[in-house]
Amino acid sequence: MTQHHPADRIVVLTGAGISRESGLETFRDADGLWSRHNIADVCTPEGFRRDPMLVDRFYNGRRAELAGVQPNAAHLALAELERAAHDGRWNGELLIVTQNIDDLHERAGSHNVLHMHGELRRVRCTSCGATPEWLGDCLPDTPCPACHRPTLRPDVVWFGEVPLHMDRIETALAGCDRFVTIGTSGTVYPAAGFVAQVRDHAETVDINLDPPQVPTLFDRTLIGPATRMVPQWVIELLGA
Ligand code: BV8
Repeated sequence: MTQHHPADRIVVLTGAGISRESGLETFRDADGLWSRHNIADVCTPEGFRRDPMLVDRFYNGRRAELAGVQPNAAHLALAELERAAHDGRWNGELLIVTQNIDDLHERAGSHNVLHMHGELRRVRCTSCGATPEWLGDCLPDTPCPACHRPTLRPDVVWFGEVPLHMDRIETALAGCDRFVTIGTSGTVYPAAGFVAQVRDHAETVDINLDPPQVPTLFDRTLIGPATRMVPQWVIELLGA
């Protein structure tokens, strides 16, 4: 019995730029998060040990923002591509690997999503390891719903910590036919190293407002806002 093999296995890596037009800030743009917050204070385990209240407030603020934003046309186009694979309109397979901790891919209808840097709508207990869904504020004295100890932290990957789902991501990268980056500056590793990893076996495409730092790593660049370029790219794929 011949194994059904999708003709087009695509891994899409998204960054903060895909959520910019939904109203969420990016990190490195002029008015980005890092222009107002110190990475070492709010995005490292050392910073959390030094001042957990400062870090919790940083993530509580970003979590509260989520309620006021909606997925945009770029998120919706990727969800449509996943649906097309599901109902046979497209003989392909789509995996979204996101550096984003927002939930806009899922709210757009995407299911095949790996959050390699964690999720805002979860916290993690450093005593019992529970990772309960969390929609409101979390403070240093907030008890864990499972073990009741006040040892909760944001369920995100900070600098110096190992990203999540790396095995599944490495397997998908090794087997992909196309690798597409959307709205990422390509400055944070290991995510920034994926394109070099797949270049020998996959078509590489970058979608961003600006040209990539290393253009030679990409076979194609689509320059423009994600809400315009991603739907165009998906229509082209489904039309092909
Ligand atoms: C690790 C979670 C070991 C929390 C984040 C190799 C060389 C040098 C350094 C390192 C290295 N390897 C590791 C390091 C150290 C470090 C690192 O990379 N440092 C950098 C600064 C040099 N990496 C780590 O510590 C990582 N851990 O390596 O562990 C290991 C490795 C492999 C396997 C096992 C173990 C952990 C890093 C994770 C840190 N946590 N986030 C939170 O969100 O608060 S990183 C955070 O910043 C994001 O998640 C994201 O990853 C990164 C931001 O990047 P972008 O998403 O790209 O956003 P940015 O603002 O930069 O760019 C936005 C882009 O969008 C721009 O290009 C802009 O033009 C574009 N844009 C804007 N608007 C639009 C648009 N595009 C289209 N349309 C628009 N409308």
